[in-house]
Amino acid sequence: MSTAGKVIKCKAAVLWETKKPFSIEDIEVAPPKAHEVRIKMVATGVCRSDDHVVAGNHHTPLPAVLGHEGAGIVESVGEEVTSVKPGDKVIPLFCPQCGNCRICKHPEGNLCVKRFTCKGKSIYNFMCTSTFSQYTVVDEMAVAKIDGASPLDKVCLIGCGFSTGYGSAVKVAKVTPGSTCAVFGLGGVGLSVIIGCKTAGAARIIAVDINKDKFAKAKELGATECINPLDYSKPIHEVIQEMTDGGVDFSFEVIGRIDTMMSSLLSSHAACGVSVVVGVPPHSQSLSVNPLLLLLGRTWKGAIFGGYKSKDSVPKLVADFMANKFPLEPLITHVLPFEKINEAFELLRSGKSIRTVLTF
Ligand code: PAD
Ligand code: ZN
Ligand code: ZN
Repeated sequence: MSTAGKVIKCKAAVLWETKKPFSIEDIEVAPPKAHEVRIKMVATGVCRSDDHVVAGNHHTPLPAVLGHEGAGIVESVGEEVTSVKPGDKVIPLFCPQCGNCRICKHPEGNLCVKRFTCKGKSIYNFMCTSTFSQYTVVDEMAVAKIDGASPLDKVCLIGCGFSTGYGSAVKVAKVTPGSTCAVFGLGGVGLSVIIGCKTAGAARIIAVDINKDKFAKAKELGATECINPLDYSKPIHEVIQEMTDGGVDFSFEVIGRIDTMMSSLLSSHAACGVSVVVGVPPHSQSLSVNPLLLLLGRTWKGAIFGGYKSKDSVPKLVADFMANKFPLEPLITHVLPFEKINEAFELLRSGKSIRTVLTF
C-alpha cells in the first residue's frame, strides 16, 4: 500500500520545553511539497548539539522534533525533485547546499545562506532535518543520496559528528604530515578530529579531556598522549606549551565552552599555530581577545560541518567509509531502539557514551 501523497501518522520524539525529557508522540507528517523529500528514518545518532537545545543553551522554536544525524530511505518526493527518488538511501543535511547562493558558489564556504529563509516554525523542522521521527520531510537541498549498500545504522554519523570532526582536521585546519595537534574534548566529534589528524599524518596528537574514561578510545583512534586538566595545578595551555616547544601546530576545541576555546587558542603556537573552534558555545557568550594573540602569526578559525559542502561531500564520505578509509564503529558505543531516546541522552550527559545510535 503506497503512502505517497498521503499524510503519514507516525511516532516522533517531541521536545515540548527545555530541560524536560522527550515524549514519544503520534505526529502527522504531510506529503512533500514541490522541492521536498519525505524520508523514512532508519537510524539516527544523538549529538551534543541536540542536547544544547534541551539544556536551553541553543535556542530553537519549541515544540520541535530534534535530531540531525540520521540516515534513511526516501519514501516519496514532491514535484520537481530530481536528485533523489523513492527507495534511495539518503542522509539528511543539517547544513544544506542549494548550489546557487553566494556561499555555495564560493570555493571554500559551506554555510549555504538559503537555509535561513527556508521553512518557518513547523513542528517537524529542526536544523532542516528533524531525524528523531519515523518520517521526516526535508528540502531537496538538505538531502544527499548515498551508496545503496551502505549500513545506515553506521553512516548516519556522517550526517554530523564524524564529518564535522574529520573535516575540521583535514579540510578546515589542513593538518600537515609530521605536525603536532591538540584536541580538546573527546566525544564523538573530538574523536573524529583525532581520526582526521591521524589520517593527515600528524606525528603527535595530544588528547585533552576531564573525563579520563575517554582516553582509551582516544588512544585506539590515534592519540599519542592523553592529558586531564584536573591533574595539573597550572593552566593546561602552559602544560601543552611545555610539552611541545611553545605550542602545537594545530589545536581544536570540540567541547563548546568559552574557557576551553581560549585554552585551545593559547595551546597553538603563537607564531605558526592554527586553532579551530568546533564546539558550539552557549548562546550570547563572548570572548574578549588581546589582538597580540593573533598579531604574531596565529590563525584562529571555525567551521560547521567540517567545512564540507554537504550535498557534494556526504556521498563521497560514505564511499570512503565503504572503502575502509576510516572507521565509524569505534564511535558507536550504544545502539538502542528509538523509543529509548531519553536513555540515550542520559548516557551522553553522564559521559558514558560516545555515540548512541537509535534505530527505528
Ligand atoms: P560530547 O559531549 O560527546 O563530548 C564533549 C567532551 O568534552 C566530553 O568527553 C567531555 O568530557 C569533555 N569536556 C567537557 N568539559 C570539558 C572541559 N572543561 N575540559 C576538557 N574536556 C571537557 O559532545 P560531541 O562530541 O557530540 O560535540 C562536541 C561539541 O561540538 C559540542 O559543543 C557540539 O555542539 C559541537 C558540534 N559542532 C558541530 C559543528 O558543525 N561545528 C557539529 C556537531 C557538534
Ligand atoms: Zn551534531
Ligand atoms: Zn546555497
